[in-house]
Amino acid sequence: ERSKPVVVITRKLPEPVEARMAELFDVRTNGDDRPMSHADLVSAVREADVLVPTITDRISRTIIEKAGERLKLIANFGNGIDNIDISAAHERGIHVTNTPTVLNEDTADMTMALILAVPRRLVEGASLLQSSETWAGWSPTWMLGRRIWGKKLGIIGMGRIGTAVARRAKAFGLEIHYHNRRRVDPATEKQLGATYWESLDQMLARADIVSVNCPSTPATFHLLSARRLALIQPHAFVVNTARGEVIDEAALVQMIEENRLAGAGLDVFETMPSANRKLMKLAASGRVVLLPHMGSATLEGRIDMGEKVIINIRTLIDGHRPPDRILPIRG
Ligand code: 8YV
Repeated sequence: ERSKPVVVITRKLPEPVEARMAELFDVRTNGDDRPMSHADLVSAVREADVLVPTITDRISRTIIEKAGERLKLIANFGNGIDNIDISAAHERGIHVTNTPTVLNEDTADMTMALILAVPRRLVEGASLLQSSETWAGWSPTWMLGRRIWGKKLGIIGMGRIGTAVARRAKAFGLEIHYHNRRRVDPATEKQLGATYWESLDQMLARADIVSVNCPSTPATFHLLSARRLALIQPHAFVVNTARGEVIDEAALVQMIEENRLAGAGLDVFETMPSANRKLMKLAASGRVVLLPHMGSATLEGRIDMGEKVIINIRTLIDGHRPPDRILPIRG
């Protein structure tokens, strides 16, 4: 019998996933649920056949260059692969896989939750009742938010998650607009009643709500720059369940503080795990809703992600191409 491949997982995964992995692989962990240190990651890539990192592990070129001969695969427990230096891995002949598809719907649900929560003052209302024994009582002008139906939603990134957001938003009566590197197929566009904007700037100038659903890459870094944020109408707000780096956060904060933007709903930040202090302050005022990166955080979703990781590992160990492999980036 072949010996089991050594699989190093960097964080605690849901019980059923860990149990299945332990049956199939020689699983090693660092024994707790804290992000691995640089030194831990270096020893992990030295001993492993397969490394299973999460978004909290930056798998840099420096780390990859220290990998042992046996490291064949970096099977990311996550969809976004911005934590991994893909080119460095490919140069060393190491495959990289992710866990696409299974978290689209959950992330789209959370995006929709933020699209509703910000203008309808959901968190503000709930915390008001939680923090005070008495409240002013109802009046016709009490806690007025802004309606969402009939408004224009501008989606940045019409991939799998963006499309899932569009489907939901359409059902809520929003008008769908999108910007993407390329136009989606005409059937999907028609089904969603979606309008394509080749120019992001033009879409931003029309949107009432802007949702970020693109990956973090060098090309999308600060895509919502100070200049572009200034194109968005002052009554509009921005939602981000993708990656903090896509928005110039300091500029966003300033725009909201100066009432040049109505607010924001953010699940991701430029610096994580702690969000910018000024954002926290805006959250206290109710104009901003902040979540601690919960977009895909459902038990079912995490188990599905684990299954994807397992399939990717097994396929490669069996000598085939893993289904979710990331192709080399061509210059
Ligand atoms: C998770 C994510 O927190 O998959 C991603 O890209 O950002 C989130 O869904 C992550 O996958 C956990 O590692």
